[in-house]
Amino acid sequence: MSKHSTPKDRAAKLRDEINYHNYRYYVLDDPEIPDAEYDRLMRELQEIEQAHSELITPDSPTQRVGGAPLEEFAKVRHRVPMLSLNNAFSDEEVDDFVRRIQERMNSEECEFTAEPKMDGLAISLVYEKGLLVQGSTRGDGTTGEDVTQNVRTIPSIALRLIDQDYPPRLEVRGEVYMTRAAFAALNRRQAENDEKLFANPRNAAAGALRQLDPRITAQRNLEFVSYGIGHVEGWDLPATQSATLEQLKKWGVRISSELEVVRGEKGCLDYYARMQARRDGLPFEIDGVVYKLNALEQQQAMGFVAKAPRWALAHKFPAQEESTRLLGIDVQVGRTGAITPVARLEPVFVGGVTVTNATLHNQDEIDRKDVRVGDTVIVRRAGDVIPEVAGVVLSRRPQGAKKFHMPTHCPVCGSNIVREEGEAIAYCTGGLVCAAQRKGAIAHFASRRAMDIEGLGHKLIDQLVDTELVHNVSDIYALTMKQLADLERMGEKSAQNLVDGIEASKATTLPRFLYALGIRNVGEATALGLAQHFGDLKPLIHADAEALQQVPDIGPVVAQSIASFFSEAHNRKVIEKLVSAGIHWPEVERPAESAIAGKTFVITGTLDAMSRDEAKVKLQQRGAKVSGSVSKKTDYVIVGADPGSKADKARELGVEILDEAALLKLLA
Ligand code: 9MJ
Repeated sequence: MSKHSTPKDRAAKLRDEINYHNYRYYVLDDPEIPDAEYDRLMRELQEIEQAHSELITPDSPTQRVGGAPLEEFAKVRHRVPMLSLNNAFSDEEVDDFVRRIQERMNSEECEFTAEPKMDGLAISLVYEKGLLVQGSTRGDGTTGEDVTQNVRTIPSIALRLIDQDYPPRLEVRGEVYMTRAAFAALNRRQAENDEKLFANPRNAAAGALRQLDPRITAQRNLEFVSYGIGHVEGWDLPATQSATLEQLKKWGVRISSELEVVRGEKGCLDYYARMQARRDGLPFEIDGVVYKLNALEQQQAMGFVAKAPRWALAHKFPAQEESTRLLGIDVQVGRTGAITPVARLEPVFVGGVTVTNATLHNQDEIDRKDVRVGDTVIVRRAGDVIPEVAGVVLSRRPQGAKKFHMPTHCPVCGSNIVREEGEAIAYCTGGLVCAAQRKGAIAHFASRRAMDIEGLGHKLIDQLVDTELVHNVSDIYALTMKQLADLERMGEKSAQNLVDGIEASKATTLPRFLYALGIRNVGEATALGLAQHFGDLKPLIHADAEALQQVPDIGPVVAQSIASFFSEAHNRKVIEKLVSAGIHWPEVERPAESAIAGKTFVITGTLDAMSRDEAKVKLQQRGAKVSGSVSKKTDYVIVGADPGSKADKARELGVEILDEAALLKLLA
């Protein structure tokens, strides 16, 4: 503490400073100081408050989790009702909405705000003299529940507004939600503790917000974004919705970084298309976009019908969840022998396609969700991931719904199925005896990111294995035109194309080849690490587990998988045959001292060659840091397709921007 300030002054100064840095971090997405320094400020404040408890104030950033668990939530009556939004599911409905407004306003093209429709829970926050005094749920729109002590735990909600010109009483409205990452982490913890899994981030957020003990809410990593205001006193509202939101932002209220002002129907539909393209790449789930007439005067003229404003519209994406009946459960055998229970479903249209199968992951998940054959289940298809059974509608369980038990023998080869103590996954012990495992291994070998054999798909692999033309991957390179042309649904031309594809695959890279071998626990990143560390195949084949652990990020388990793979005479023989068939790769360049070690990267937008997570891992393997937000300390921003506001931020700050090609070059 400085010699000249009293503990009281210093505490007040620290609170202001921390409040300001929260604002930089959560609202502006532009932190000014490193986390370590922020932590030091927090610690100093905590120490002062510990020594002088009379100095603790309700808006102190140390006081987010306070108070004892409640018995129940008190009721809160909303001064201005919290309305719902009318929904549109088609362009025609958007056309109706826009046309009706423009006719009434006598305008060719009205302005609308457009923002993502967050899939969370609506919440009302009341600030009095800048201090957060109440948080409540929407409830039925008229009366909600007082969840003040829970919303206080949400770091992106300001406990005190900043600046000084805020109105004496301000009600902020917005959405509380959980990011995909927080949701995944929560379900992982739930599974570890044998507790119930949440079906989706929205349910998880609702559960977290309705905890009577705020300490639990605090652990759930909720977030908040505002989309408007409710009751206000002592403030002349700006002329538009967008200016209102911008003003909230200046006061320290987080608003959507995707907020835009668009014109007319075309502007709305363009925004919808852009958000839909980016939907799966966003860190949170959205179920559509929301348009609001921008001019408040025009909003007033349009007024309300029943429970929704005529000046706003939720334009929904196709649902990612539907319910349907579970007809049966089969098991599928993967290339590693992993047995996956698969739900056979009454066909259901979800996420834009008809789904008849969905994964049930493993026996533990089935038990935790208590899924039984005959149940009505919730099927979820988010983005490109495999559809899954997310939960059961228990109230619709028919009598005699049957529990699932893992078979004891592989349905394909009849070998024993075993599940190791402490493992979630059961495996077929058949190894290469099992046709399903062989087929899976061949499909993996031929896949795009491995040997990339064009024209060698699942149906063809089934035939090649079933007719015993191919036993293992090395047999692919002995296939003749004649053998291929004799197969079902295979003409001269496709046979020739496949022969060409097989020939072309011979020129590869060592990391691709290693990945293609399908060694358990060796993904692309590990394959790359192995290639760079050993430089060539020979030294790798002869490396023992200890030598393998010298490779960055390879621990004892992975080292053991690799060593056992290469110690099998059978595997070495296949590799020999592949190499004699002509598979070759250029010399592996070992990164001398990685040029990007120690540099900080931010990745935004959709990449072609890999997901953002994969890119992150690859950068980290080269000693780089990957951060979630752009600041002056960022060295490079990688910009993929449809980048978010981070690209703009980078330009603003003069941070170097790289496209995907430049990233790949850095990684090569
Ligand atoms: C969501 N869920 O993102 C509204 N919302 O406005 C947005 N919800 C809303 N606006 C008035 N962006 C009532 C609800």
